[in-house]
Amino acid sequence: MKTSTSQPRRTQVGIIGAGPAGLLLSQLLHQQGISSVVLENRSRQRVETRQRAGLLEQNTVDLLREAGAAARLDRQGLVHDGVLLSYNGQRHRVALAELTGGAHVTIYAQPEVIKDLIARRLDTGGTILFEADATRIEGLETDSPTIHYTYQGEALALECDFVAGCDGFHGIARQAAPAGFFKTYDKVYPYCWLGILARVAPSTDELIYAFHERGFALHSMRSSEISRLYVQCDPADTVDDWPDARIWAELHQRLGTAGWTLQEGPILEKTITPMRSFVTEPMQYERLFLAGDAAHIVPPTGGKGLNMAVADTKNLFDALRAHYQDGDDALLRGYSAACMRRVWRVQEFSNYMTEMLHLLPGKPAFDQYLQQSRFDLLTTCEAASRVLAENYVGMASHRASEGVALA
Ligand code: RFL
Ligand code: PHB
Repeated sequence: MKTSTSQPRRTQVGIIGAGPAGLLLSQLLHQQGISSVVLENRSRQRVETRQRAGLLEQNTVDLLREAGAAARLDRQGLVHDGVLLSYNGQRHRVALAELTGGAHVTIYAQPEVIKDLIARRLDTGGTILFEADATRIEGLETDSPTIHYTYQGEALALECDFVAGCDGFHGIARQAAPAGFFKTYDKVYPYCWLGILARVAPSTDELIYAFHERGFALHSMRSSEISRLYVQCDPADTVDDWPDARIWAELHQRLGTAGWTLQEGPILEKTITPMRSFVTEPMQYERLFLAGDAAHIVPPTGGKGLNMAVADTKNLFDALRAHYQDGDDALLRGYSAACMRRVWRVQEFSNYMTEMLHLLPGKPAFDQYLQQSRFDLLTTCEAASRVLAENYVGMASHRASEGVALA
């Protein structure tokens, strides 16, 4: 193995992945004088432009502020106090702020969060190696695990005290534990989302989540000039099956309601996203700690993936800070348990939203009536809407700062 004099060979926390979890963890640690190196196998340009999440919980916004990475978010983020649900054209507004004692969500695109975090980390002297591919982790049972990676054609090694596996669903960190150590649970849904970005002012002030007998649709947004829209599609579909005219025709039908018009505009991007729920338990093996999509993923219907990644990061940051500053490892030992209860709550909510709002191909009529009744309950029972609202803005009792542990 070659060693390079120009790359760091030792750090306190070795972080794999420059997504929201890895970047935020690195910055929060730095602010407490704890060193880290972030290894990211994609280019900076690629991670800064991947279209993904758009909906941030208050807790996420607060943590980005704590990291000093929220100046642009505070200027450009769109604060939403409510959300619209539609069932075959019948709309129901869930008054998020009213039902939750003032909580709201903020619309701000994930690529912007990433740009802000990278800029902040580099401005404060951080090391992020882009196009650095972590291949293997060794020595997790020792005080000094090593991350092996390739960078600019060289095979290199980074020694650290702890490894943060923030490398997403397809990462390598989970594989570093002995076979069978991590238990995994998953559910794959028989539909996908086709997502578009369109250069057109949003036709709505608040997000619209629609069930329709032709399938699910979501109207979200990025700014006063850019709309973000999704339609349920078949897992076998490719973007070629969805010419622009077909997308708009479906969006008109699925989102439509009397007296409202959807404005069309040029489509800038089309992507298909599979829908899956996945949980790894526990989220720690010896000196490896998993955070974000590396440990769990949710279907995007609840807008939760990024928010969960950030909530894990807060738990992990608090635990590492207690280790380095107070010599106290109780939070490190309790990391997985502290995250797990929140993770399953978010899984249940994301599954509830997904199954209430999507058309299950060929499903029995009985289930369809249950789906309709779930929606009906929201329109007739404030308590039901409150439960949805509290989950949607982020359960107060599960906010990362509260460090909820299983009883
Ligand atoms: P990420 O963002 O996937 O980052 C992991 C990083 O690790 C890198 N990597 C490696 N680096 C080095 N060596 C290796 N061997 C590596 N293997 C992988 C990857 O290149 C990558 O940069 O994980 P993280 O940080 O856990 O963040 C998770 C979020 O990105 C994800 O949960 C959200 O995008 C999910 N999501 C949403 N979340 C929300 O909270 N609100 C939303 O509104 C929302 N909408 C969405 C979404 C995801 C979507 N897609 C495309 C899946 C909408 C969509 C359509
Ligand atoms: C988005 O704006 O991309 C978005 C918003 C809410 C969701 C999923 C995606 O539930």
